[in-house]
Amino acid sequence: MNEMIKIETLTGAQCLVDCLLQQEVDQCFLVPGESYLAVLDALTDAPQIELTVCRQEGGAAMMAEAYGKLTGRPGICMVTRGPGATNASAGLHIARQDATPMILFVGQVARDMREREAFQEIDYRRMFGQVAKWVAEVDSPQRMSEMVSRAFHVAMSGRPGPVVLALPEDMLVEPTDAIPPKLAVARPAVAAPTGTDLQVLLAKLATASNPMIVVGGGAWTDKARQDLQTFASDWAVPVAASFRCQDFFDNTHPCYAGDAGIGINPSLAARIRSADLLILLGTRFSEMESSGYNLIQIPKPEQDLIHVYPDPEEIGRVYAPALGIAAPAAETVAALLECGPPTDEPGERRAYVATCNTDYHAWASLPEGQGDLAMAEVMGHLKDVLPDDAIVTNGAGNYTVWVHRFLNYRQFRTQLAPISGSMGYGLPAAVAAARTWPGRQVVCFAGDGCFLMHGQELATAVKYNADLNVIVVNNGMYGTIRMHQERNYPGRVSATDLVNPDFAMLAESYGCTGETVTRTEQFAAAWDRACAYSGPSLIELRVDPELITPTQTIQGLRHASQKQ
Ligand SMILES: Cc1ncc(C[n+]2csc(CCOP(=O)(O)OP(=O)(O)O)c2C)c(N)n1
Repeated sequence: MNEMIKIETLTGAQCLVDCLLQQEVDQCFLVPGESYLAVLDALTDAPQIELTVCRQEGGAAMMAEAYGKLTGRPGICMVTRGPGATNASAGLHIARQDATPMILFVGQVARDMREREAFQEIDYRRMFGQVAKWVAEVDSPQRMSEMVSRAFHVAMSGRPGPVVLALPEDMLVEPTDAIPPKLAVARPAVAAPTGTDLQVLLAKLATASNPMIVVGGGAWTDKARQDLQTFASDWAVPVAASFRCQDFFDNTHPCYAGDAGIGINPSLAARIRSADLLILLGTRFSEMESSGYNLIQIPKPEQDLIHVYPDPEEIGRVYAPALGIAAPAAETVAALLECGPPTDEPGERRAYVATCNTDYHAWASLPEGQGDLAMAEVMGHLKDVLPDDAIVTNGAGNYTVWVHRFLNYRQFRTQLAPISGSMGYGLPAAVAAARTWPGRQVVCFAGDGCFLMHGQELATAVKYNADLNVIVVNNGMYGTIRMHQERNYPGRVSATDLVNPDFAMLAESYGCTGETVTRTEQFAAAWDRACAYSGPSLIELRVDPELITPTQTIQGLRHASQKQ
């Protein structure tokens, strides 16, 4: 008697979920769509993958990006065709500029409908060509394993970044008996500096009198932070953080020289300019770090420049370095440490390092509080009470100056902030942080403009009872743009004022706790109540719009610009 041989088959969607499980994916941020129903269905059989169902794809993509920053593994985002993909592009761009591993899965029209501009059809290769590291369509379930494996490798390798995989609807329901083979969790191949490179770097460092390291970019780790701290102490070299990479180095470490970002400490800028040896460690030293490409001459720097970057094509792109090392910063620091401490104690440089550190502390000390609600005192209070491992998130706006300049970042991944300068990032990033690392305190700062770009993700925070504290700094305007207006077109206010909801009431209507703070002395108690609450809370700070930066007023800016 012939025995029936049962051939196991999986659909394309089931293959995809199988591949994600093999990669130990534990979180997926999504907005559902009918174009990938089969994946949603397959996910019901994979409870190991927690779903965070978001309210807008931009928020979902930002959450996935923040997950990538937090874990070093690709953040997974799933969205529907054209409308979903276009919304998600906001988060994809952050992953690009911030060098964060991320994979965006997008529904696609059925294979036999392609190229007709079918419903919501988009050519993702053309659309995301410049932003993603790799864009592809999975044309058959048989190739799912290969494509997903490649997506993970590409997202994490070299300069990490986003990958887009489109999923034709009919492919997702097609059965295949080509079951995905069991693959190991993807680990990117890691380049290492050569022995000669290391010796050249150390020889230059041994003889430099005022060197500077600027650390930044992607693919950093907590071990790398500790290694760099040891290396900086051993070799007596000051370390500055690049824009929004302040948690790459303990800000209380005696070798910390501050951050090279927007509104750089002028004395740090001067030290970078006059450094005899400048080591760019993982950072591209792009427009924001370089004060608009003004700190290093292009293409021939005056400093003896060493550029360490994981992608060889970035080295020499803007600055022609004396030495380029095409390896990740983390591996380079580990290899440098293995070379041992300097044979001669760099005693003369210790005073120079101390001066850099003193300059940083002077710059980071809070100014005199101004107005009925003094941001300086709010920040001073938070600086005192926030635990060292609190995760602080923000988007873009003048309020971020308070967050960047006056808070201490001590441990790696305590700062989630878009190097890309994207407004609206703070809240989705905070939701992702609370979902990824429950138990850590998560604080989201947002301006009134910034908050409402992705404020609807408060509903997501409530849905998952994400324990996070939002602080909305409300000055009734797009303050940064107003500041630039007053500098460039003094007194001519255009398109920068805002009419806002009552943020505390808005938060309460979502199911959060909400409070409005109008006076300095109200803040500490409001903060205690927010922290005591288990779940999302929001405090709106109504600040004086005239106080446009920690040290400048609108009138002051206007008068200064009118005199020019
Ligand atoms: C998505 C996005 N849109 C526009 C901008 C340009 N932009 C930068 S800061 C800013 C204003 C931010 O306003 P708000 O959040 O209220 O903060 P404030 O500057 O008032 O402190 C704008 C519009 C941007 N960076 N990102």
